[in-house]
Amino acid sequence: MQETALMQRDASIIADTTAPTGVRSDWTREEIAALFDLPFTELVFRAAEVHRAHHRAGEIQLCTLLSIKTGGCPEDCGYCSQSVKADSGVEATKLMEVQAVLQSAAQARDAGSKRFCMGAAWRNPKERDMPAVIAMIKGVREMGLETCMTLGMLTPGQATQLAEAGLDYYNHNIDTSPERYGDVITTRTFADRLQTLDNVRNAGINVCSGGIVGMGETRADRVGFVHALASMEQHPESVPVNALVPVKGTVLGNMLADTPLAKIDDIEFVRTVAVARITMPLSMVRLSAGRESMSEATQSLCFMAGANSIFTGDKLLTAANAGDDADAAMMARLGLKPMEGEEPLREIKGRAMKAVGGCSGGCAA
Ligand code: SAM
Ligand code: DTB
Ligand code: SF4
Repeated sequence: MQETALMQRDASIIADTTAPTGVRSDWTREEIAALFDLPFTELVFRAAEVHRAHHRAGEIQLCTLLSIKTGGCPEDCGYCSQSVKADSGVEATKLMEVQAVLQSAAQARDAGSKRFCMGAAWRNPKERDMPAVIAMIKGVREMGLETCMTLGMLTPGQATQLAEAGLDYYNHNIDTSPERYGDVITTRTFADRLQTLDNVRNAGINVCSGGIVGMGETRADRVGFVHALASMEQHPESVPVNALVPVKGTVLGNMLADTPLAKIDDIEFVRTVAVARITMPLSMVRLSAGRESMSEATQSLCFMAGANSIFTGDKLLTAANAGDDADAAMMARLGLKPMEGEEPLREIKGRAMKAVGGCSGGCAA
């Protein structure tokens, strides 16, 4: 009896998510929890339906990361190898020279990457850093790559400077639920994070925001995490879902080494991807950190559940990544193709979105 009632309630949720005007910002936590509660195969099937309705499901966007300034970060994020509070052995470097960054970007482009994401271990950029950062954006764009940066907190003025330089995306993760945030990071608040995201959005830069699964959080935290993103007035264009890479010497790396059972199971990770896909139909859902230790079977389930973007190359910022050869082999085995050109988003609810397959807007499904 109980199961029937649940399924009836879920059916109405899904009717909403798959409707042509189905981009919603009014998700309730209860609805999101009900999605997480669905039988696994049902949830993945529904996420795959939503994926196919809005994206070319056989294509994966390839992005490349470069750490342009590593380590020595004053923030205390419990997962991060680059915090000064962590005893991870990561050495602090200065901001890279512009030419060296452009050389790296050229390699990424030649390896087939479409987006170049530059990350700095800063609480926020200093004014003296802005000219170099701006030169990096301009140079990478001139190579025909999409640009993304993640530099910590931004003032409205800094966001405008980056927008004027032509920055396409800014990554700034909410990381976890509002309730759990303070257990993981104490040097800034969830509200600080949202403020920077607002500054980025208001400057006209596309938003990349997601978080980390597997930090010992509860299912309710994962619900709260997806809810915080899916209830934004405009969903982030990119949603990275990271699996915690437990780094020795960080608070969370040490905790997981002591309590290995705290490690998230693969099925729950795939559920999180699927719920992100259903609640944010137009967003690119990026399978981010943690792929190096994730089986191809689990990654395949994530692609089935609507993940459509990955980081390529053998390094993330400081942690190892799967590597180009392994990814090329996996994609060939799965019959997945690199995504070419613009993200395949449709015009929905009158919002100006990039169009599918050459249609420059206004074309029907
Ligand atoms: N300092 C900037 C900031 O915090 O926004 C940018 C770089 S920071 C490394 C970017 C994101 O990487 C973090 O918000 C977090 O979600 C993710 N990340 C960092 N360390 C990680 C780890 N060990 N495992 C999984 N994700 C991680
Ligand atoms: C994101 O969500 N994941 C990327 C990107 N945004 C900047 C970073 C992953 C970092 C993984 C840990 C490391 O390499 O140190
Ligand atoms: Fe610094 Fe970003 Fe790492 Fe936090 S996640 S310690 S802000 S580099």
